[in-house]
Amino acid sequence: DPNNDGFLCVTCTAPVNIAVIKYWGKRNEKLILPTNSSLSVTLGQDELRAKTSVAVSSDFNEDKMWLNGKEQSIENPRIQNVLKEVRRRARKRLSDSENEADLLLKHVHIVSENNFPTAAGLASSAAGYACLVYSLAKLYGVQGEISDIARQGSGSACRSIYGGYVAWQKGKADDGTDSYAVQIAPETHWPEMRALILVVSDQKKDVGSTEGMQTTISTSELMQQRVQGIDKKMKLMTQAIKEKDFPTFAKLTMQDSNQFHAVCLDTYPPVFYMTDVSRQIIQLVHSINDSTGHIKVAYTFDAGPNACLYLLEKDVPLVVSVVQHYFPLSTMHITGPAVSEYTLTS
Ligand code: 2P0
Repeated sequence: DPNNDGFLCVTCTAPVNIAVIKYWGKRNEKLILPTNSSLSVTLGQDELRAKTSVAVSSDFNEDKMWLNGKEQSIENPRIQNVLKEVRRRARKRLSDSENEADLLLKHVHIVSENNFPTAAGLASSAAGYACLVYSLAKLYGVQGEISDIARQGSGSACRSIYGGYVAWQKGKADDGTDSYAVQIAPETHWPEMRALILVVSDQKKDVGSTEGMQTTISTSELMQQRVQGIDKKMKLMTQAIKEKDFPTFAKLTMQDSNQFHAVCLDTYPPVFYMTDVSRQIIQLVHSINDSTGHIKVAYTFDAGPNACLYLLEKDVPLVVSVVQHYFPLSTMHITGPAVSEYTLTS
């Protein structure tokens, strides 16, 4: 009832981010501290985003949450972790003002929806938790760094707090205070950059990321080698982005995706996220690059078979027509780097 004086509601949207240097593996499961740093591009709002409304009212008797129209258990430990942390920070800030502290006594209702398939390896948890934490922070007036709270919902979510090109610094501290996201360059920095998401399957993945990376950490020797090379790759990738050096950006992106999936194969029992169609897309991208003599397009695959192709605006017509020719049944979303946004509705 929006006419109720005690009703306050905030609605936010947050886009997905697709990593070009992948996060895979935790050194602390509870705090979600990663084994290695990672770097991603936050994509456009219209195509792939989560939208979350959070509301408090004196009429609510308990905290509740709905995802894509279905009620979910609010007891989910990750939801509880972010809710507790936002309220803890709010309590610190609000302690002087009794009126505002009243806000913390009220229960919260959370309503979230994605405009794309959930848990199909399209970073739905990243957008979802970034959006939840952003909305809660606005509702409770929490200021300052919040990507470390989003991280406690889902690791990759910390990167969707910022737009453009974003690094998640793994940090060294045991308490996670130095493990948060940093914007490398804003969305306006490289206006020609485009991402083409090729949805080849909207099925939920068999092995979730959380479980898959645990098995990798306990079984893969190749993972140790990967970890040793990451800091150098982070530096080279950051430099390529700053200098808008597309061929270097693209090559590093493809190599990191391939190494991540090699590590999945080296996991015992192995984890397969790519399918035959994914591998056909890889071959197609290399054919386009080889036939033109330039690296015009890069692929990257997350914990699922769907491809994200990075390319420059001028090459979109060529790449789209080739992809449509070979994969006429796939769904394509074309977007570019974007900002995270919020709107205060009431
Ligand atoms: C990434 N992925 O950097 C990598 C690439 C999947 C492959 O982050 O356990 O859903 O919630 O921290 O964030 C997927 O992992 O895992 C992921 P949790 P998350 O985007």
